[in-house]
Amino acid sequence: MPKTIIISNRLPIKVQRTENGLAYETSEGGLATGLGSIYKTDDNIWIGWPGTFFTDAAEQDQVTKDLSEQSMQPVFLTESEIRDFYEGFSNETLWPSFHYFSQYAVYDDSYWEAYQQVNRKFCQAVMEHAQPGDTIWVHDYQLLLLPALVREKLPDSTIGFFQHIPFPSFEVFRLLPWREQILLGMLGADLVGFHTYDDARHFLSSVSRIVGWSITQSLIDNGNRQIMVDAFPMGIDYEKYASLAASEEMKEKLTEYREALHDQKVMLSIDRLDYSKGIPQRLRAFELLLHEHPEFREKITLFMLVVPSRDQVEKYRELKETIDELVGRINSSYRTITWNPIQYFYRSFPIEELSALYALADIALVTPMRDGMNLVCKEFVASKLDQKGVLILSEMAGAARELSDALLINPNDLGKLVQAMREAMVMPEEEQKLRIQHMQAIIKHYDIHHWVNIFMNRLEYIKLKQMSMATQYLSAEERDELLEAYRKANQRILFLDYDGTLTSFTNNPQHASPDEELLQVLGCLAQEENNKVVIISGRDRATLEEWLGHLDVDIIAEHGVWGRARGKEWQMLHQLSSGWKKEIRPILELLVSRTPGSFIEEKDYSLVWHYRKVDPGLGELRARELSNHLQYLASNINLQVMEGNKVLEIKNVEVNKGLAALNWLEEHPPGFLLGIGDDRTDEDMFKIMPKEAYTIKVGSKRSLARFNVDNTKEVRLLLQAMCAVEE
Ligand code: GDG
Repeated sequence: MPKTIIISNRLPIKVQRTENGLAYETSEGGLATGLGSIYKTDDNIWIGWPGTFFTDAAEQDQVTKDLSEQSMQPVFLTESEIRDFYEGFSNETLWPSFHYFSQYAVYDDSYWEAYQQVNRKFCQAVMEHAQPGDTIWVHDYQLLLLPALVREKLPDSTIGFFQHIPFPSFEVFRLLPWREQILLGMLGADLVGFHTYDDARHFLSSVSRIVGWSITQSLIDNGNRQIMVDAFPMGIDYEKYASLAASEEMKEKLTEYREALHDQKVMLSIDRLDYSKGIPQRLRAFELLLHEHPEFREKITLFMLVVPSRDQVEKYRELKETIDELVGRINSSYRTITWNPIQYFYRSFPIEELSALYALADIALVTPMRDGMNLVCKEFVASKLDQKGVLILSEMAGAARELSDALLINPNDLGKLVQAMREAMVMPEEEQKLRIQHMQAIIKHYDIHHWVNIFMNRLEYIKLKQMSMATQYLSAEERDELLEAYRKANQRILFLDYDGTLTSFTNNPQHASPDEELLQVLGCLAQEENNKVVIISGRDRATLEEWLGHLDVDIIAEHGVWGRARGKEWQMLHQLSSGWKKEIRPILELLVSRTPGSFIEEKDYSLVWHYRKVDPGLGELRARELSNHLQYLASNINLQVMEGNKVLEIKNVEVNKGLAALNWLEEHPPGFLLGIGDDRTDEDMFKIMPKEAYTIKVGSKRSLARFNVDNTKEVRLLLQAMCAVEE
């Protein structure tokens, strides 16, 4: 039975050594709580660190045995690995960078070394348990390299990756010295998921600028595999929180707490200790509230739970001190004999206790500076059975996209935060109910089960899509068939595109002249008397003649404006005019002056705007702008605007490779027909070819061609094999 393998840095269970032997407890944190509740042990395995160092072999065996009964597999990490990989690279490099705290980021090669090494260790653990057909689901920023490591070992596997923290804008991400390796690591997955569309957008922009793979909408294409990128806002186990809040035990607890608090309102704040959560800012705003609104003193208590986390990291220790000082200052300034403004707890609580606090709180204060999603605010809303309560939520939390009925604030704007607290204190019950109701409907629908289903669904979809494209890939058998058909036929025509098909792209088109290997294989095919080799290109005739004119080949230039049979003169294939250039050229010139790196190429009957060297993003933007502008102008003067690979070409409508190729086919109907090309203009050629022709697209983009090959190298190998058939 194929299974799902979940891999995260931490297992959802924490193993601890106690006086009575090993103890197994649930781990805290968003990922563990979220996924823990959907994790069914029978058809899954969960691989991760058990939370404690075990070096003794007997102890390791015991932990492995105990955990495997719950379908978990431990990865044992050493103290130095945790120091450099986890506290170091993960929490001192990636965490601050991804949360827009680049000033806190440490760039240390030894951390990076450890990060790579531990990712390899996780890969080894996956290899020990993965079977063909399994789905591999990698989680979060500690394992960014794992998808590619697994892909290398199991090329056909189904791999999903989900990042629980934000993905920063390119301007921030580019600061990381290891940015390219990190992206390539993530791109080993088939589906890369984030909480919000903005994170997905930032990731796509970094991939385009740093790795340079082509991107159409949310699909990345690396030439042989498509990778989907999408937003999957994570939900919570709604029923769990709603039913915890409804239990008898909870009702009793609530009555007890209410009596102790008299008529005071409760404001609740729950986070792991982290500078991204905005805890000091929240405290300062609370202090300002008490200062500016004396009427609220003794009427409100802030319950602040800070769960210990990463306290070995310097920045976290400093943060803890700041929080301690602020709480001390506020309490000592405002407390009375019967009232303490802040009830501060630095420890973790059992979930029943959290649930009681959610149910008790009148106001939840969730004001991170940056948060991938934030589950605390969703848990608060789900626990409000009487629908009374107000959520104050930071715009910088992923959850703000869904919870627009909260009081949304910018956590840097203390004035607005105080205003929101005041509004929450006096909000009429009717309004509270309306807002909570709306939010509950959303959280209930988009719960954790929905999240898992949608993610798995998309993963399955992209895999199927890849497979349907893979069937077009020219297999070894089909290649043999092609060679056999070629061998048997008397009349053969081979239409070969030039750039991107016979040679790879270069920044300067004039540098793509044919090399010795290419000239040799073309020469070999052309000298065979049954063959007609036709180079069918968008290039100008002078260049093609200079580069290939000495071979025994026919040439079609400028996408079919000109044709030249071997040894003959150039002929115009259609009667064309070029009067329109006067009107269009100034538009292109203006564009070049606005777009550094771009240039105009003038051919006899077309104008081409090249933007390969333009800043990625800007080039595409300008091309779209130009295309829209010209589409309108062009249709009036019988022109077409064609988008190629980083080029936009304007030419007469009659010009197309298909119409040009027809001239050859009508004149010499072949027994064997081959067409190879890589871009949109080659589709016109594939379109007019009979079904049984061997049409081949270079690259994995959708095409009218029957087959795909990966790159120009494979094209050359095929042509060389055809050459060898004759020998
Ligand atoms: C990361 C991202 C993203 C808290 N205190 C206790 C306790 N918790 C539980 C809460 C909640 C979870 O921990 C915290 O989740 P968050 O989402 O708020 O934050 P992170 O831990 O930073 O999580 C975050 C998340 O991953 C999921 O993708 O939302 O943006 O940073 O579930 O209830 N649980 C228990 N005792 C506590 O004292 N038992």
